[in-house]
Amino acid sequence: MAVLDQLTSQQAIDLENKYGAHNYHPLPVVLSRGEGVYVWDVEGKQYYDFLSAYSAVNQGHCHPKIVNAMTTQAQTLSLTSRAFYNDMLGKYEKFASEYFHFDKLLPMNTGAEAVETALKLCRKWAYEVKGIDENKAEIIVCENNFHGRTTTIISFSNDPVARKNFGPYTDGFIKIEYDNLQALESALENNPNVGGFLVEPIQGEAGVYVPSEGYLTKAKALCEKHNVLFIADEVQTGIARTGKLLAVDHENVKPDILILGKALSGGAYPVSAVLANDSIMNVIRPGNHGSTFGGNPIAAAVAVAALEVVRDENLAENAYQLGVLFRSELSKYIETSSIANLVRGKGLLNAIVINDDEESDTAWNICIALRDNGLLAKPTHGNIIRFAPPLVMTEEQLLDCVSIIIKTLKQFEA
Ligand code: IF1
Repeated sequence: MAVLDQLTSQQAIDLENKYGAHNYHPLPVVLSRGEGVYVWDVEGKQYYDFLSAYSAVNQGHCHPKIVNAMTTQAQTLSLTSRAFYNDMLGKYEKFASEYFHFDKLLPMNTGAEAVETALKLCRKWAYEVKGIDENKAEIIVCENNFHGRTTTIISFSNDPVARKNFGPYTDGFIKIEYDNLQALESALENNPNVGGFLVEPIQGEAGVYVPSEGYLTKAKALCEKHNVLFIADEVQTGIARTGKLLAVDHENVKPDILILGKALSGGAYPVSAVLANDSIMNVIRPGNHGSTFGGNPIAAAVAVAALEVVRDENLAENAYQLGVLFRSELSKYIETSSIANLVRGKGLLNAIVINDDEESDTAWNICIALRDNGLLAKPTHGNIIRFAPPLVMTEEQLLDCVSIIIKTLKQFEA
């Protein structure tokens, strides 16, 4: 048998089990093709994708414009490293900086790398501009955050599964309750060593937890008052997912440092970035930071195409409208449901909370039934199911999905 012969689903799962590290527990479905809002498994069954690779595939699977940009660039020049200039990076940096209204962009590859970059940028700013004593800078973060998997990032996670036995941990972080302005104010007050406040505008991994209206605006104002950088991790919430280009746009908040990833490439390629204005970004000097692949020509071409698609196809507006429809249709059903408690979210980043405890396997079983009914979603925290389809969905497709979800929930009603 040749290495890349067509496999059955079970064969593919067995191979991953035997030869892959067991760092995931995937839903048992083996995908081999995607187009727009659909994916297909190796047996040819079609599904609506309601995860979108954790909001990376906002523009839909294999968007022709993004694929074309990627393949054309791959055939021309793929990687130079940053030891030399390439003719794509500057064009991308200009385009993306203007698109998000910042002076400058620092290119990376994955979300976690971009978060690390933002933390380093914030610390350097804290020492060199704010004037904090060497090695004393602190960054405020929120409980139940998710910012990635590096040793520093998990140092300030409070998920024991992500953290335990990976110590010793990185110092310099203060953890406060999310959506709690009083906690932020106390952490800022009488502490001249705080350099930044790192926050997800909506907490994704925590279960699509939307903060109270006004939280981000007031948090930003508190940061300004104390000369502390407001750092928005929009890796998951950014690029039209929540019905605006950025989730902070719902409150017209402008972060000092913006972190993007995932849908910056439409899922075609690992592309992430940190954006900031000159007064902050200029603390980074040659040799301070970098990456072999960050800012490579393929990434640049792909990111420009991916952002053009978001703009040209009005994906933020579509996500906004479909999100309103999705939550209103599901809440109508949930009113009479004993298995689902509530639906929450913004735009097309939504979740339902299943009426069972976190240790139960009800949400998992519902996701298996959704799969059988042609829709793929994944539970988080045991009893929450996240719903995040590609933003290129039509209203007709969304209503079809709503009926699949309701039909499936009905199979589980007491
Ligand atoms: C996994 C969750 C989503 C993120 C935010 C940075 C990163 C992420 C706000 C790091 C990544 C992912 C990674 C994924 C699961 C996932 C996730 F369930 F954990 F919360 F999206 F919902 N900031 N989120 O959400 O980006 O380094 O992965 O590119 O399998 O760990 P990355």
